[in-house]
Amino acid sequence: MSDIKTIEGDFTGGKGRYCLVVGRWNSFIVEHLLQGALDALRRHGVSDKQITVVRAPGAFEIPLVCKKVAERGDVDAIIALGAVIRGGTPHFEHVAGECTKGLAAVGMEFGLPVAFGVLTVDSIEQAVERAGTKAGNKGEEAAMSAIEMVSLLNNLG
Ligand code: INI
Repeated sequence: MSDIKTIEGDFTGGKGRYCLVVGRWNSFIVEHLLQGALDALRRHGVSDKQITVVRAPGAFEIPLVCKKVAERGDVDAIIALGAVIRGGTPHFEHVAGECTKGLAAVGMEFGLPVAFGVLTVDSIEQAVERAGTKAGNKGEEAAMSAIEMVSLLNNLG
């Protein structure tokens, strides 16, 4: 037996309140991320009353919307869902970069878990692979990380 003290989270949704901030761009993909995230939350004991969905125009706007949600102070974690698909879009890198930086900043400013469920891919095919087909579902992964973080932060006190 080791004497090392380990503090970790579990995957019991408990009473945590979760807000999913969902980009409308590439909705064909993003709706599957949303379904994956909702399914994961429900299967881990989170009731629909503990869940709020907020819609944002696109990935670029998601961080600001997350910031406003965090300011309200009524959720334990935010799950950001979107899809940035290169496919010839000139400002792809800008949108993806701003979204990533912005989400990390909101998490640090508010001490709130902000799970990153924004796909950044080169093609629609890659997006489909990560939205519930052969490479899993990024929305589900983000929801699992949010559940674990809510539990971990509780256990850290
Ligand atoms: N928004 C996305 O969510 N995904 C994209 O792939 C995307 N591309 O490629 O342009 C995208 N652009 C829109 C952006 O998020 C803003 O909504 C728009 O620029 C208005 O501010």
